[in-house]
Amino acid sequence: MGFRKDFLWGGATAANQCEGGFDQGGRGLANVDLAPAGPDRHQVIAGEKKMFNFDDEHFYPAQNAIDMYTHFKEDIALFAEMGFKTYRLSIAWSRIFPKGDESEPNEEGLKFYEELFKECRKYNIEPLVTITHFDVPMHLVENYGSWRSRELVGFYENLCRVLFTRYKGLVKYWLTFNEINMLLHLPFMGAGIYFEEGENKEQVKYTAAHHELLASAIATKIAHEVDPENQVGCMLAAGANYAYTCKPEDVWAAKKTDRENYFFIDVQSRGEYPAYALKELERKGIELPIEDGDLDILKENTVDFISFSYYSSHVQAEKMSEENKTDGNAFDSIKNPYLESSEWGWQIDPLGLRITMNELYDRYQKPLFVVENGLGAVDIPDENGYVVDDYRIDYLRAHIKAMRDAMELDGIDLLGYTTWGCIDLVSAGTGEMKKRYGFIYVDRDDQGNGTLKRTKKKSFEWYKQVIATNGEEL
Ligand code: P53
Repeated sequence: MGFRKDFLWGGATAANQCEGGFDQGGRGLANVDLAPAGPDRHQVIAGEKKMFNFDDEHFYPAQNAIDMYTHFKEDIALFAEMGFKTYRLSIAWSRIFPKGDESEPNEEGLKFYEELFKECRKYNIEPLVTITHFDVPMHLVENYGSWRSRELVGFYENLCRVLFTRYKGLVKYWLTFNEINMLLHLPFMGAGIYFEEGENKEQVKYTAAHHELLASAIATKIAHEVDPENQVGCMLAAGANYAYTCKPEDVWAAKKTDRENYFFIDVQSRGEYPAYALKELERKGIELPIEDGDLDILKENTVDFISFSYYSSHVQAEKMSEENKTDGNAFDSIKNPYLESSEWGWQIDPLGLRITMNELYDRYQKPLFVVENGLGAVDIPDENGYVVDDYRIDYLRAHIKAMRDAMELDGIDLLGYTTWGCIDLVSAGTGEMKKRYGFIYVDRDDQGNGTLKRTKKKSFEWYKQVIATNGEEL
């Protein structure tokens, strides 16, 4: 037994990294629009540097991205040509509610996604929809402090109700929050959180975490009420943490790091705050803003499946020194001497995917869905825009084999696989265009120049074959 017959092969994107059209169709401004390219980016997305408006000194790549807002039919046709069974995309919250706190949605925004979903259906592509992939309308950031305010739960609930009702019959698979644990690592990009001076950052993060977890459970409840066919998943930025040595203190450090991230999924999947977290928060003097009835909502509305992104494993030790750390990631890790790295210093570890899948399956015993995986690399196109990206094929092949082992040898139930950035798009971490993941090359550079022309890379034909043979021919 290899891949299940109805295995959902496909690719994934996020609104802010591909759509562009930031001021089109009545769309409001969002946190994700305000992440500049260049050296200030990290401080901005970490919530350490205030950027609540565009300025003239910076370039903001999300404004136009790869303009999928107007190219979506062409792009979905290319996905269909590869044989995609599913396409993971996200909704830009501020297209539906430009400010976030309106009572009525913006019809033009709703229409846009309706057309997009219908375009998918035309080719029998099942949409897999991330309700928010990091975005929060700036109006909610400026006037409510984003997710640190409980009012966001109600605004998000409105958004979900509108989406589930309007797209009933068109969309069945939903993810509530992309990489929900990113809130801890890149709080402004991940959740619209900017820290005011003197604030207790940990307290702010866990306040926001409770609100997001509550919102996620409420969304799950409404999704099931509106249509019992709906399947709702959580979404974790995953990647097993290894101990640097067998020294028990190193093993403990790795376990603690894993738990910081599993914390969110423990609530979304098991329906309860885990004991280890409650104790830790108590020791740190952090309070979760739990109100009457919240714990019942969390308990009664757990997710149907566990989705996650996987790019790399990580290494932890009791003492982490700056010299031996990897670079270019949202997650701290020591360099693993047994692994090769990507051009951005992300360590390549296919067996780590199998290990991660086993950890998740052991812990939750729910179907898994790999909704992001891939290699960010510099591609050099020839004069026709063709890229020989054997390095990408090698990466994906090895990871697909690891998934197959997890299914065949470990008995894991895996619903599908969507590679990250199936068409080249703006990097979330760096804001670069040259960090490419796609099967489809897009002519655009880091400064925003280029024709936006789409061309197929070598990996396009390869992935098409993988899907056509349901993973038999890699
Ligand atoms: P990029 C790291 C940093 C920022 C976002 O990342 C990340 C990660 C990795 O876990 O998460 C996801 O573009 C995210 C996508 C993002 C992708 O990783 O920095 O869900 O939005 O593009 C890849 O190479």
